[in-house]
Amino acid sequence: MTGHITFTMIKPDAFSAGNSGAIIKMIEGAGFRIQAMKKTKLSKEVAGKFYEIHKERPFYQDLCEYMSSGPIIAMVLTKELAVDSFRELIGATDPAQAAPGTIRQLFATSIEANAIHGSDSDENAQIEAGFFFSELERY
Ligand code: IDP
Ligand code: MG
Repeated sequence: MTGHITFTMIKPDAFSAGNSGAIIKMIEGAGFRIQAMKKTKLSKEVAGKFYEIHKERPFYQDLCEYMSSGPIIAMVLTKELAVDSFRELIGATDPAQAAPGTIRQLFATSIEANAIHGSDSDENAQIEAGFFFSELERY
């Protein structure tokens, strides 16, 4: 199981709606273990750095505004095949396309304010986890 990690953030819309507890319950219920967790608030600059890969996309500025608009909860999660398993649990980017029972189908309000982030590859999971947590904070 070593190396099977993914990184997630409960996004500002879900945090401010009071859905963090329900979302964490679903995550643990699906067999993920929390290796690191913190509540924080991103500056626009930090959000911009985190989503740098999207900087040419038309929604980039809005995304950075939105991700810095309120607190988030960042977590590193472990499970076998964590990245794919977690993408399945959260559902499609657009909640209108997300499968029934997925976190985004249940809690997202729009394609932008879609409740939760999930890493898209093992490599990005490591990069994103390192963006928020030191090795000592992950156990
Ligand atoms: P993902 O979060 O499902 O991996 P990405 O394509 O990586 O989706 O996009 C990152 C984030 O950017 C999304 O989670 C969502 O918040 C936002 N986003 C993606 N596509 C759009 C769009 O078409 N309009 C507005 N925001 C978007
Ligand atoms: Mg993505």
